[in-house]
Amino acid sequence: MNITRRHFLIGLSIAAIPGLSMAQNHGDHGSGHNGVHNSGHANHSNQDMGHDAHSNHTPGMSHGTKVGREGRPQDVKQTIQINMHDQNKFMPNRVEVKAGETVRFFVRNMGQNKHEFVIGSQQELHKHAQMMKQDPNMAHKDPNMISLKPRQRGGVVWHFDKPGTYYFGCLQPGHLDEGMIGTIEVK
Ligand SMILES: [Cu+2]
Repeated sequence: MNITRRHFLIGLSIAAIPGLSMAQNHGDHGSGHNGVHNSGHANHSNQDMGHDAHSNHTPGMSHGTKVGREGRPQDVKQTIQINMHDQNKFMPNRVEVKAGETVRFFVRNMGQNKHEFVIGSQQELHKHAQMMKQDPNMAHKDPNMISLKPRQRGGVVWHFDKPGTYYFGCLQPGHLDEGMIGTIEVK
């Protein structure tokens, strides 16, 4: 009886103090959770909507190119190193490739800003850069491009079918205008 009562009291006092904060936490947690969940869900829906909006516009929003096609790693004949700098320049900014060859561009972001390496015609690149200005956070990923965070490196494997002058550019807002573009002479 006595033990039970003490037990009960201890139980009560233990329950009372943390219980209070627990209740509060629980309340916070509950609302926080709901809040997070709701806003998370809302964000998620927004993202979905954004994503859907993008998918709806996929033909126009794509950063793809008609300049050649995605290459297969086993067909790579030549690896070309390209460095990207915060002065909004590619180094080198002119490369030569043989028609019919598959090339790996090994791209390194040497700067502190995000940069991109995107293959296309001059017209395509300018069009895509314009899209990026309108929606700088738009997620874009296509086989003809790579987005690199500061100090990151990565590769693009590309096959050039026909001779011609093609381009690679950075679609980060303003970079192309400042001269972050290079030429690919396919001979
Ligand atoms: Cu750039």
